[in-house]
Parts: sequence; structure tokens; C-alpha cells
Amino acid sequence: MEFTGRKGLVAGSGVSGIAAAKLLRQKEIEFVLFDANKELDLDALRARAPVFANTDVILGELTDADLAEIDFAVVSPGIPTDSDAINVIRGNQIPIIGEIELAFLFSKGKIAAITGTNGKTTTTALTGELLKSCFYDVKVVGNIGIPYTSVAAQTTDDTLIVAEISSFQLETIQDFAPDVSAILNITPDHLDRHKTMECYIKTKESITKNQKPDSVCVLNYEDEALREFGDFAGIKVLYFSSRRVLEQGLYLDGNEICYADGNSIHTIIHTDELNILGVHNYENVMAASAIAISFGVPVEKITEVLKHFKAVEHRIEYVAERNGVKYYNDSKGTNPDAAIKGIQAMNRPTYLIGGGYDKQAGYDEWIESFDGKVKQLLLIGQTKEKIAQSARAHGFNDIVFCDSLKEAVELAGANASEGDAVLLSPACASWGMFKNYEERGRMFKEYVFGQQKKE
Ligand code: UMA
Repeated sequence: MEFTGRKGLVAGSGVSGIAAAKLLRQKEIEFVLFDANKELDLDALRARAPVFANTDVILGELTDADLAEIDFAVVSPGIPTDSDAINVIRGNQIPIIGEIELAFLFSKGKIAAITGTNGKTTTTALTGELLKSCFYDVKVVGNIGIPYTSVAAQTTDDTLIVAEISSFQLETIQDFAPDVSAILNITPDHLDRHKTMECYIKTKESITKNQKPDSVCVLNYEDEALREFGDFAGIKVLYFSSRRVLEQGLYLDGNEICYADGNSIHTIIHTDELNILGVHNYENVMAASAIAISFGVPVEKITEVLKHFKAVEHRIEYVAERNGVKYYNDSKGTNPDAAIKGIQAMNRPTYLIGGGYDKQAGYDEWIESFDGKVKQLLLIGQTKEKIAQSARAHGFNDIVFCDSLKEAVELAGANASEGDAVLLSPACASWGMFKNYEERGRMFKEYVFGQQKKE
């Protein structure tokens, strides 16, 4: 896409919109800002993001007239592609690109792009660490919280980008072409936005759509849709499996993570040497190692880095012990599948705090995974009734409705006894109550640290 002399519309004033605007300014490309939030506090935004100091701003709705002088639109991932604003942009035949695409078009170097329903953040962070052991300019970006556009202008031919890419971000890519991609797993999530599972799977798989035939895609052999996809992806596939020994690829064999390169078998690490727990984490380790291997990182270096890698914030993160009760922050458990991993990792009777924004998920499997471990379910947010119904249908009746996360933490703390755990693993997005899961996790930790000692 040609940008010289063109005027853009930056849609969304969150971190993606701010970073995209900064990149456009650096490249001397004019833009206006649009945000659907009519109540947006422009003074606060401009104080936070001086890049918008002298920018024209359209709030609320976008009209045909607003678009008269616009040549392209850069859309933030949180804006649904079938929203009114995007429909108006599309109706005016204005090219739409995502923030990821904009960054790609202005970036140099190589890219590892990681998607999947769960494990993306851990795998992305770990891949970054593995690649840093061999390359000096590695930048970890994307859905992990650092917009890709925020680093695009500093990239050189020697840069290695490691990007966590969400399905929202994949909806608006055009030429985005990673050198190595990974799809970790696909389970129901964000169906309010993608509507059908088929559509969600296709969106995830589109991460490979511009990859060259000799480039690599890392896939989970135990995910049926992905195993099938590997057969016709048209690029090199490197599989990993937590359930069987593969002739070629990475796999879990007993307690060992191994790599079969086609000629010989290398033991990468014994799982006891890892600081992150659970089969889902061994899968993340295999995916990250597979990406590193694809970039030529030697197995010995991978082993060394793995031994020191710790869990990322908000992912079954141990917070503190208060009155003999251990508190865990799994705010990243934003869907039932991720939240199941949270419960599986608990080895104490657990007071579980769940609920939040309704993504049209079903909660039955999550409730089934309680497996006698959950003592009480403390529910917050839009989904509390729906989750409670599902729990009661499974015979789980110790349910408390709370008006806020603070109330839930205080009640859980008051009800729990020495030897118990309190786990925030909501199985839902945070939206509507918090800006994002990070804010929810941070607030949880604040409330935990604010807990009084029991008399
Ligand atoms: N907005 C509109 N119209 C809408 C919806 C939102 O104008 O219909 C505006 C809001 O008023 C707000 C702005 O858009 O001003 C927010 O944009 P955004 O929702 O894209 O949020 P950002 O702050 O730019 O953060 C985004 C990602 N957010 C989402 O995808 C919802 C962040 O992922 C990501 O870290 C960041 O870009 C940097 O790449 C968060 C997330 O929850 C963590 N991701 C989902 C997930 O992990 O499940 C996909």
C-alpha cells in the first residue's frame, strides 16, 4: 500500500491506536482519530498521548462525510470488523488495515508469529527469551501488550520480531507474512465476534496465508483441526505432541521433552527442571522450542534458557499467602478452556473467583473440571447467572454472587481456612468491569495485599 501524500483514519484510541498514530507521525503521514466512545475524555487522552494533541477527532459515529478526505483506515483489534464504523469505512471503499499490518509494512527483519486460543502469551514470552540467547535484537510485541507498531520504526534487517497475534488481529492482515508461525491450539473462544467455530478456526489458520513455501509453521499434532490443516498448509510443518512420540518434531516422552530431527533424537529438558507446571505448559515449551529450532538456536542453548524461565504475570501466578491461604492470579484465564488449566494446577481446596464479560461461551466443561477441588464459587460480572445455572445443573451449589472483584476477594479470604487456596480464574473476559485482563489481575493482587490478618 502506498502511504505518501495519503491521509489515514486511526480507529481506536487504546494502546494500538496510540502506537499506530505515533508510527504514522514518524513517517509524516497525516491522520485523524476516530473512537466510538462518545464519552471519551479527550483532555486525558491528549495528556496520555500527546501524538493526538493537534489531531482532528471524530467521536461516536462515523459518517460518509467524515470519510471524504480519508484514503485508508488503521483499525484497532478490539473494533469488530462488522461494527457500524467499519461498515461505513468499507461502504466508502476505503482500504482497511489492522495495526499489525501497518507495523509489518514499515518493519524490517524477520518475524515469528504465535497464535492459538491458549498459551500464546507464555509461548511468546518464552520464544523471546530463547531467541535472545542467539540474536541481539529481539523484540517481543503484539497481543502480549506491546503494540507491534510501537517498535516498527526501530527495526533493521537484523531484528527478530516475536509477535503474539490474536484472532482479532488476524482479521485485518493483508500481506503480513511471518517467517515462522505457530498455532498452539484452537478451542471455542470469542464466538460473540467470530460467530462460528469454523470462522474462528479459519481466522487462526490465516496466520500462514502469506508465508513462503519454505517457511515454517509449528502446529499442535493433538489438535485435530490443526493436524488436518498441516496436510494442506502448503508450507513446512513442524509438529509438537504431548501424547505421542513423533518421528519428526517435538514431543513429551514420559518426563522428557524431546526433539526428533529426522536423523537423531535430542532430549531438550526433563520436566522436573522446568519452573512452569502442567501439560499445557509443556506444550508451550515445545512450541517455543520448535520456533527457536526453526531459527537455528542450538538445543543446548534452549535447555539452558528453559531451566531459568518463570511463569508470566496473570497466568496461574502465585501472589501471596495470607492467614495460611494461598492466593493465585489467573486473570489470563479468559475462557473456560484456559480456566480449566488454572483449576488443574491447584493442589489445595480452592475458593474460585469467576465470571465477567459474556463471550457466548458454555461453562459445563469448566464446572466438570472442578473435580471436588472447588469449595466455593464466587461469581462476578455479566455471566454470573449463566455460570450459576450451569454449576447447579452439575450439582455444584456453593455459589456466592458478588458485586465487585473486591467483594469477592474479601469474602473468599473470610471464608477460606488455613491450607486452602483462592484462585482468580474467571473463564471470561474482563471487559465491562476492567480495561483488560491485566488491570483485573493487578486489582486482584492489590485486594489480596490489602487483606487484613484474621484475629
Ligand atoms: N473502540 C471503538 N469501537 C469499538 C470497540 C472499541 O472505537 O467497537 C475503541 C475503544 O473505545 C477504545 C479502543 O477502541 O478507545 C480500544 O482498542 P482495543 O480494544 O483494540 O484495545 P487496545 O488498547 O488497542 O489493545 C489491543 C488489544 N485489545 C483487544 O484485542 C481487545 C490488546 O489485547 C493488545 O494487548 C493490544 O492491542 C496491543 O496489541 C488484549 C486482549 O484482551 C490483551 N486481547 C484479546 C485476548 O487476548 O483474548 C484478543
